[in-house]
Amino acid sequence: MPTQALHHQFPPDFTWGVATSSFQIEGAAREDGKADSIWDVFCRQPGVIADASNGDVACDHYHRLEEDLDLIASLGVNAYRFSIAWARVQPQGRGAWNEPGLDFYRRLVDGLARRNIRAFATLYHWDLPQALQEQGGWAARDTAHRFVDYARGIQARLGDRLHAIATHNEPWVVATLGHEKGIFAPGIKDRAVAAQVSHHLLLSHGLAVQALRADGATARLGIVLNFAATQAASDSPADLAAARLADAHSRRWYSDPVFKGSYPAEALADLGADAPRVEPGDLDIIRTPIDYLGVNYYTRYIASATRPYDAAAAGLPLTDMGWEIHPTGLTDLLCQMKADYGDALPPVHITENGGAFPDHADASHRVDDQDRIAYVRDHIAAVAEAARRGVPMAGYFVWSLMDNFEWASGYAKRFGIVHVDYATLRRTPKASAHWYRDFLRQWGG
Ligand code: IFM
Repeated sequence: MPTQALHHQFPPDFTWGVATSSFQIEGAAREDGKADSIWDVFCRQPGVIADASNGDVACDHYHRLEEDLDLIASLGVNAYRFSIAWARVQPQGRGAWNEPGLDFYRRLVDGLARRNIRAFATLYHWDLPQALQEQGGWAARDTAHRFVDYARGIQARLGDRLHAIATHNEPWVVATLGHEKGIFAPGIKDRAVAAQVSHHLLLSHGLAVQALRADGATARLGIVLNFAATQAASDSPADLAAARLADAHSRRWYSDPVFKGSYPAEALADLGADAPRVEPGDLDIIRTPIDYLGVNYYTRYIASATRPYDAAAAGLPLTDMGWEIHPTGLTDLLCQMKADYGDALPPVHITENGGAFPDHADASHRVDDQDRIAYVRDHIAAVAEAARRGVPMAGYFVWSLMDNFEWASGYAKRFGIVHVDYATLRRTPKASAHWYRDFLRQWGG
């Protein structure tokens, strides 16, 4: 391992940021012409959100934009990753655009530009307009075409001020948690539907990249995929096969089509009759070259042929989500990506990494989150090690700028480096925010 201080291990053009998503922070769920998204509707179902909360107010970012932009700038980051709420800018998911909603994002990207912070926009971070869900949602191939129109409309209106555009955030989550396990919106439990949804998400990505390029994109175009570092519980052939299949269903199901133009054979065989319908030419569209890959990494997954993975029972260090803390898995995963895709792998940004911890705020809302500092520092070191081993690393974003709506967990799980007091909506930087700011000062850019 290098003995150089961590901040010296990154080049001057490295991207450093913090990340959020629209539904998790914006609030203003029914203001200025915004229509319902599938998450607005899902949250109304009793029992699906741990604390029965919703995104109506969230962090009230919609009304506190300037304050939050100043907060982002105070960290010394050179990039901010956010997502655009489709139902805010094109409420029905097709047709008319909503100017007040667009104005919010215009103010956001202009405010970032004024502060010299690069805008990394994600087009889809799970909040599909409910109107499109009622016409079949992602299970309908037509939704991929609606997404292309939406992407083109955003580029035409904001594209000149965007440094990077990601089509999707974590399509595995949309397909598997939203359509197979049913624990995320829209709450469907059907493996065949989930497989079809995954294909339509990937297809919409490829179609959008092609359309944005044809329209003269100046932003870098990419996709954000979430990966665990999958390892076998033992060297037994059965555990090794279990690990290979788990990796094929999660990581390679998304990265093979994007970089190789094929779905992994073992996952297709395992799906059998549930495999998606793929039309001729779809996979060529999906493998359209991209300018960068976003990787979201939180934990490792240990695959066993005989028993379910239980990190808690194994006594492994966990975050408040129950996810194992395993920084070296990030280096392993990134090296695996390089081994699998070689020169087809574009520059990689870690677009999300961070931890929920049981923060204890003092009377002044200060949080001394040494556990989060250790988590972030050790994962940044893992990124440096991957770069040293030849992976084209280009950026790192902490998840998240501030505590926010953690989907089915509601507001109980806090990922922020800035504490949010949900009673007053006051923001207070945690020790981790100070640590990140000091680290970036030392790096110097
Ligand atoms: O909060 C989420 C985010 O929306 C997507 N990636 C994982 C985070 C933590 O669960």
